Amino acid sequence: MANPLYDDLFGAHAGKTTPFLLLPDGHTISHAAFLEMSAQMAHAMLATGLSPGDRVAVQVQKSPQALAIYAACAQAGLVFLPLNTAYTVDELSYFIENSGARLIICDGASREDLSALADKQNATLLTLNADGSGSLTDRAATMSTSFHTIDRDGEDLAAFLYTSGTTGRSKGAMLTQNNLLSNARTLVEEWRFTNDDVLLHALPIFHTHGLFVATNVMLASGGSMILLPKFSPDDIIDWMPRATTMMGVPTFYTRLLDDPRFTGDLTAHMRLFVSGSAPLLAETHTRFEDRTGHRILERYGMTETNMNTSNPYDGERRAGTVGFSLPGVELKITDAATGATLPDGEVGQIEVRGPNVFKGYWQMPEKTAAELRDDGFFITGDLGRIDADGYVHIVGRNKDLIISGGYNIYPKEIELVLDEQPGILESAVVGVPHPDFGETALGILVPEAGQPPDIDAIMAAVQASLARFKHPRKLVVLEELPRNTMGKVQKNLLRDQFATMFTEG
Ligand code: MCA
Ligand code: AMP
Repeated sequence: MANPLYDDLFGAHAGKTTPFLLLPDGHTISHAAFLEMSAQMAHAMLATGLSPGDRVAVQVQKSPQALAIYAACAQAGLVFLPLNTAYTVDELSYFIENSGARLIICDGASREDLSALADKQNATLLTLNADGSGSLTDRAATMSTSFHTIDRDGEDLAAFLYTSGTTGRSKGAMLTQNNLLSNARTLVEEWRFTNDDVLLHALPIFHTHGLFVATNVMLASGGSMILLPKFSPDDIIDWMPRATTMMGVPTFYTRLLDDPRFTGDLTAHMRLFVSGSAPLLAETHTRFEDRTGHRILERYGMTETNMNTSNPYDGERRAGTVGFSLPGVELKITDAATGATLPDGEVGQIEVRGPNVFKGYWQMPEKTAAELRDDGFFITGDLGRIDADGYVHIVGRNKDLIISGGYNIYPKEIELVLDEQPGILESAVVGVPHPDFGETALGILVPEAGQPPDIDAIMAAVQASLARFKHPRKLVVLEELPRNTMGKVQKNLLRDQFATMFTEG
């Protein structure tokens, strides 16, 4: 027996003194030192009474120690459940309870807020602060730097990533070791990563993009990462001379293009820029090439599937498309009503199948059955078409979803909060174009008769329960919502009506 995820991504670097993480303060952490740190954490985590397969819920700032928790979970056979640092206690409660996490690792500042929740479900609560201090690292410091890797099968679960749903209830996507490994290996090949690469890493590490695409690819290739705590043009510009590659969401690229210091000279030595998580406007693609001479490589993925398609490394990277399905990934365009495959050129729902596709949603067999067909095809909820040259175009979504700066926002979740507010009869949340975030959430309120709503109080209620990135950037009041003859709210009309709200002026 063995543990493919740990052995291939982490264990393969045991004893290597080559740099793995380059930190903003100038320090470097070698592969070997990183593995010693994670081995100590694996001991500290198991000492709380965990067994293989137990979930470890983690809401901490980005740091080398935070990344070591992922490695420790892999080595100890635990299921890693990373959580957005923006989530409120309300949001966290759901994920922690739903997953049945036995260990919760949070920032020291959240300890008090989460201790009742931890007690309620008999979970241990440990802390890890942005500077690497906390009860987790205190305990780990007393442990051995070598840990006997727990046996796992490629089909065993490696991670849960929660993804919101159109009903407002988040679903835990169960990802196996093979899901993650197969995709990492494919991306290394397709994007030509080697151990000479240095990735400029400014993405968060609690989502697929920063964690599995960026980090796993660097682990699989043996290269190193400049681990920045978050995206800031200043840091990117300072560190770019040390990097060979960068991955980002479109907002990274538009913000960089807005900075006159971001020039062709600065990027001349770079090998590759990758974009994903949200549509990259063809205009951004062109502006980027005009400025730097580089053509951004756009790819398409999902939490449930890791990466599905990519523009070619060699060959034309076609603006406004997400390229071709990756080796081993089958992609088809189907009729949403019948499931029948449509001919190339026609628009339909995108379905994918391959070793990258998740196992299902944790304890939600009906939702799994609705999206994951018996034959293994996953219905993505994205609408697309394949052009005459085989490039996949994403043309829209068959799901009520807003993507703001690469973060997914499900309108239903916000509408549920708005509808509860005093004086509100009903509400609708729609995505409208935004110059910085690509898209942003706009809330439309219909008040009960005779009462102007208290907008400030409503915003305060939203703030108390939902992460900042989900807050509607604006709330507007309408007398009624447009409905079709079936009584369904016509969100397309609302989107049209307010389309230029954030882009004009
Ligand atoms: C931060 N804020 C946001 C967002 N991010 N509001 C809307 N949308 C956002 N994406 C809010 C903050 O709470 C704050 O509010 C203000 O905006 C500024 O916050 P700050 O911390 O300074 O953040 P920022 O610099 O504005 O962040 C923008 C960002 C960040 C750098 C684009 O959102 C980011 O790193 N996004 C990447 C997301 C990502 O990794 N997605 C991958 C998901 P206030 O102004 O009131 O204080 S994985 C996925 O989608 C699939 C698998 C795939 O294909 O990759
Ligand atoms: P998530 O649920 O956070 O994994 O987000 C996945 C969704 O992001 C997909 O279903 C797409 O709607 C969107 N997405 C990811 N990459 C791209 C891309 N390159 N272009 C357009 N949409 C994308």
